[in-house]
Amino acid sequence: MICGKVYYQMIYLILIIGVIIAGCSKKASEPGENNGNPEINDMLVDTLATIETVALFKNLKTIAATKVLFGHQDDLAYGIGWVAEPGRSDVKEVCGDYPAVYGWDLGDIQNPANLDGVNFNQMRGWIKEVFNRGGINTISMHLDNPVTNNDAWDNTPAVAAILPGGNRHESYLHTLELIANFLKSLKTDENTYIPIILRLYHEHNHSWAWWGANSCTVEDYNALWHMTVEYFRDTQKIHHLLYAISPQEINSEAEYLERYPGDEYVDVLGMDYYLLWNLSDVPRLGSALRVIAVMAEQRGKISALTEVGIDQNPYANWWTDYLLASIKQNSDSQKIAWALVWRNARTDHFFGPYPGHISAGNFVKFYNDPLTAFESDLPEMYE
Ligand code: BMA
Repeated sequence: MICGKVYYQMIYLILIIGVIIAGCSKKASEPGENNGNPEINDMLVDTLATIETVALFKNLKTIAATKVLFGHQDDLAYGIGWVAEPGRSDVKEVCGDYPAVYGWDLGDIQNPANLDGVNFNQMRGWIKEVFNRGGINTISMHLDNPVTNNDAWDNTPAVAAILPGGNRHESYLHTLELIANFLKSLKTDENTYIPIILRLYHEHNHSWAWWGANSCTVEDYNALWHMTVEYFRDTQKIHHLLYAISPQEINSEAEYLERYPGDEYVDVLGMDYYLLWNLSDVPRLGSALRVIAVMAEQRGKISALTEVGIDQNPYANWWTDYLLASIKQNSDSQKIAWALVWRNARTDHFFGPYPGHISAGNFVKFYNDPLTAFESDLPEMYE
């Protein structure tokens, strides 16, 4: 009798092990649009986000507790005095390391190159290079006005016309399709989709853009955001995106939430900030960073200084005494995940450091500060 019982227990155990092994191999052998991630997450806008995308979100949250990552727009595409030279980066040439975060823009997606002359095929290559080195890619969209076809700065009202039922809805979906196709082409050689932090309709509390505060109602802005997320996530089944919102220069939570599509449509609470010209601006930026850091913490999200800088920086000590001082202003402000400075276009339009600029030595100090992190400081972000 006893022997028989042990025999049946062993059979039972073998069956259970078999079921577990079958379950595991099924996970690995069924790659789908979300890289085969069978897990439904309850923390992201996209509950079907790929394993790598979920990992990026979790790792950003973890690293934000102790570090602030440095980012730079178009860092690999061009700098002061050079364009598209393999391996080059003004940031690397100043401090010896690449940025941790790289910004790109899909404005003029209908053309071979974007609005700032960055060829989209080359951009795809750089995004892949960044991912392969363990860096992080974020993309903004300075899209042309869909009613007038002028650039993003033509703030002729257009949002109502591109919402469902509007007379430009179909043609706008075509633009979104071009963006979706580009996003879907961001894959490694092993067919892993490269996670992207997508920054939709940014600086929307200001008035320069056609999606800005003077050009559409709050309801229409939110409807545009919802439509765009649902188009990428549900219609195009793109599952390698984190969604970031970035109003400009806010002062309070109430101000932040004036135009806001809802927590279920946002993963990253960003802010763009260009008012850091005087030392008296430092505490103001510090308290604005506290606002977004606290809001993100309460919501289980990430906060970031998604754009920052002063054009043609005239201060030798800007990196430590203005930017770093703002980030270190209080115990919350330093919890933002990254700070990204805008592009180095020309000597009369630049935001990052470059060799020979008066702030280059100070940037090395900024680089060496224990709070800042560059690409070589990053742990594995996608596992
Ligand atoms: C602006 C400027 C423009 C550029 C745009 C999009 O702030 O840098 O020259 O076209 O961003 O990158």
